[in-house]
Amino acid sequence: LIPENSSVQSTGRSHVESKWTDTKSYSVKKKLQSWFQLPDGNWELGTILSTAGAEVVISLSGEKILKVNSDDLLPANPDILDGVDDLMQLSYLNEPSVLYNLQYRYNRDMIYTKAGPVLVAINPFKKVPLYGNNFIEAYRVKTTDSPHVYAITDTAMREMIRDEVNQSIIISGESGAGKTETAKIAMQYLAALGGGSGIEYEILKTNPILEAFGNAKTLRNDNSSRFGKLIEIHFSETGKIAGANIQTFLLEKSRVVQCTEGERSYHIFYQLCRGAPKSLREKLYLRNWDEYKYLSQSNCHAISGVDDAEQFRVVQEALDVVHVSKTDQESVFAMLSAVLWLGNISFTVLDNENHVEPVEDEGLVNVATLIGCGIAELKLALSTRKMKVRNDIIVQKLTLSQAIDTRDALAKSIYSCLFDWLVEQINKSLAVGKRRTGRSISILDIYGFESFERNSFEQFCINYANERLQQHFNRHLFKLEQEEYIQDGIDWAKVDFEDNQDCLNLFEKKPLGLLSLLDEESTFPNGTDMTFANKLKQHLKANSCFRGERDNAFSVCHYAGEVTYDTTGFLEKNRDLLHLDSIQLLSSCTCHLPQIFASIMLTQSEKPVVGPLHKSGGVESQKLSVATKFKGQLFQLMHRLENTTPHFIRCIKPNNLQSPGVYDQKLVLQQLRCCGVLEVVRISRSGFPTRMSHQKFARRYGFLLLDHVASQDPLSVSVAILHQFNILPEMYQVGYTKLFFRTGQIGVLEDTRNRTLHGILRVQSCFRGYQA
Ligand code: AOV
Ligand code: MG
Repeated sequence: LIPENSSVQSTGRSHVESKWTDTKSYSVKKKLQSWFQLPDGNWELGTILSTAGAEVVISLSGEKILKVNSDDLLPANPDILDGVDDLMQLSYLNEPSVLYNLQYRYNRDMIYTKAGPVLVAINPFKKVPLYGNNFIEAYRVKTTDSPHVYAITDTAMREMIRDEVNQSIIISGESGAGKTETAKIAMQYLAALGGGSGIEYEILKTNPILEAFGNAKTLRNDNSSRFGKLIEIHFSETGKIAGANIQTFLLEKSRVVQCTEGERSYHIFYQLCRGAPKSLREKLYLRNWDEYKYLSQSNCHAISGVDDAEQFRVVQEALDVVHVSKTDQESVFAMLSAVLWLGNISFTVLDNENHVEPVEDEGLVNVATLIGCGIAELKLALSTRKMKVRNDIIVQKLTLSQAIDTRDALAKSIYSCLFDWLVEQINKSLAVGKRRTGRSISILDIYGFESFERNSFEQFCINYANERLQQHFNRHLFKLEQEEYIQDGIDWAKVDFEDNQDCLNLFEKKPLGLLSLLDEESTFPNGTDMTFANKLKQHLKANSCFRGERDNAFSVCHYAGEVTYDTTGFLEKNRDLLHLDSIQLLSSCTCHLPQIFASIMLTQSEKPVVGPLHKSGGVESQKLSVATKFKGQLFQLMHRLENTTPHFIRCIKPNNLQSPGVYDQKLVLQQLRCCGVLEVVRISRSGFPTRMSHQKFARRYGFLLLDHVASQDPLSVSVAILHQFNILPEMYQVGYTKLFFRTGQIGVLEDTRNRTLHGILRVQSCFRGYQA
């Protein structure tokens, strides 16, 4: 066998069709095990029976014998490499071998596999016996080293302490791939290792709360996160948890007022309707879920295996733990009830111009009572709009569709303010306070890449965020890596990777990028979803990541696949206006949690401009558009992450059925390709992932030297150490400023150092004991 070539060819933009080019680098021989691709695209293992030129006879399972071309075969690894726990150990790194290795492990509930520095996690869609105290302990004392979220979290913890640098655990993957579960597993490990003060318990309890208010059942995932989250856990100098802070990103508000057939609104609504005790139901005018229009519109109200009533108790308990008082909890539930009743408010048409007035029924009365305003005021806010015409304020009546939009905008605002308020309460409870803090570990769990039949503004934002995150991944695993080799003058074979910079440019370029054009159209009085779509087609048609589609649609070639967006609703959702009348209503209401609406007042004063934002010419509070604000948040997030040492976890969804035991090769392969897992393995195998400056290396290991070194300069000391430990020349390279090591090499040195240090400590303590 001729070993494979270590250089990789560029795969170009059409990565989905790309194939590894290992074929050329091995010679086909009799009895050899090979992969053969069946017409359905799946790979099957076969044994070569005979060869004649390029023609090969191969026997596949089920006594199938085929005559094939040797170009259609890829080499399989020897049996001894079945199920290796790091893909780096494979002799042949090709797609079928990687797929097979992951499947081999998946079938044995070994859902975690290393791909060089990256942890690959395949969603088991069932309980797997890999978690809990015994496992945590095993990873802590290192009696096991099989790949695990615990292991990567342990590494983050150790590096935080060793290097005194903040760490981040960055979890990515498509919707339903297991990011949120993985984030919780990582938090569990940190809580176990850094616990003691009790604050770890509070940190864990933030999960049921945020999931209740920010997760919902979608067609992809029964518990889909509809917001992004970064939790930063602070540690004291002794490695104990000192506090934490949660930052959230762009909650999908539209779900509160509308959701697709087969999906649900936020879990908390169903939990409240099903779990609230009788006294609360009466006090808050609660009904069954099916009596609320917002909840009954999607024909989906239950999730198999989930008991909403029981979850309600879990959430209440969690709220207790993070110090939200019972009174405040009741106010929170009152706001939820108000949101539900808002959806039931209907309108009567008054004249032939379609002007309307809200029907004064139980819905209207309940909303007014719950938020603490007069019925007349609420009616007015829902059916009229004040406008400034020169120096006069005139009152305009709303049409039916305007009134419905106003009502829904009010419901969305109340809900998102409530969400922000909750996060703020949680942060107060987790605050680091005066306790001295050393370093932190941040865990990032955002919404995964989404592609539905119909994709709207929400998917547009979600996928943009994933594109940014992919760039961060690329930067750390490919760009920075290669730049560093070049800078330090290291010999090394370049690995090409799928750069998504073009796609990011499509979004971010000014003035002709998706976001700029969206903002521009959003401020035009006559802008519509149609004119927006046309504008994109006009300006972006030359961009290779963009495709204009018929009518109100356009497509973007994302790193994870092409998605077609329908621009209907884009402008409205991007403006996210709340009319002054609604703002005034909320600021005057006397509900028990007026602070909830503080953020609405804040946005109003953010940039107090009255602009011709809306074709109706109403008085608006101008604020940053949703897309611009989101972009700003993402930039800030990336900036924060840049200052940490990243640890990457890639979650993979093995099937679209959310079922255990089903491994869909094509689906897995597509995800592996998108996130460049094979390239990461290549770069790690051919590269030198561990590096240390000459000074640091000499300082850290210099005391282990047995012989005296003539020159004390760091480079000479370093070289002497390398020699003493017999580190093979191909295992390291000496750069201008740093030493570069292949994977695993520094481990031997670290172990010796630890043993020696412990030895010294033991001798010292013995000595003290002897003296005493
Ligand atoms: P996501 O966070 O990646 O999707 P989740 O973490 O919510 O996906 O996982 C989806 C579901 O898969 C969970 O509700 C579990 O049922 C199951 N699951 C995932 N990981 C595990 C595990 N380690 N063990 C057992 N079951 C698991 V989204 O939030 O939609 O992008 O926006
Ligand atoms: Mg999630």
